[in-house]
Amino acid sequence: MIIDHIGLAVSDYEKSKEFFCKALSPLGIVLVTEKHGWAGLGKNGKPEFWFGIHSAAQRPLHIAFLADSPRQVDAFYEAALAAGGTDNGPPGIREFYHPNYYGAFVLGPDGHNVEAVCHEPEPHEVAATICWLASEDCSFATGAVFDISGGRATY
Ligand SMILES: N[C@@H](CCC(=O)N[C@@H](CS)C(=O)NCC(=O)O)C(=O)O
Repeated sequence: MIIDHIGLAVSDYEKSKEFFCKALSPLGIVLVTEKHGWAGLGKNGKPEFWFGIHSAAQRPLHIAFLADSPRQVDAFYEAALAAGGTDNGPPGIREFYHPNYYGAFVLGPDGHNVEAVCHEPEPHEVAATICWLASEDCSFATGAVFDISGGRATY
């Protein structure tokens, strides 16, 4: 992560707290602390995402949270919509960013564009079969693992 923490202004603290806590819980991100009218959310006890009441006008921000898997992106999207967010792009690959960019976008309170993104390729089940060949006196042996999940063999 290149950013230590980020803070954004919201107009209704309680509404934003409910939205972000529900929307981000599938990603393992929870409310860590509340200080001086600001809520800090994060993982492993480190608040990295903050919001609080601020009077200055601010255009909507875009913020993307890292997901461990495409399924987590799906869960974020469902949770964020159920928490009152507005669809801004359903879960799916965005090839124009890169071939494995799997993201979902939801507008939260105040119109902030909240995203969950996974950069890892879709995990696939590895169905393998192992073949061993040995000479009769076992002086020579060789083995091969065939990945048959995608009709491909890996040697
Ligand atoms: N509805 C679009 C949303 C894409 C989006 O919001 N992308 C981010 C960058 S990852 C952004 O801020 N784009 C610029 C913009 O929307 O003005 C989708 O589903 O792909």
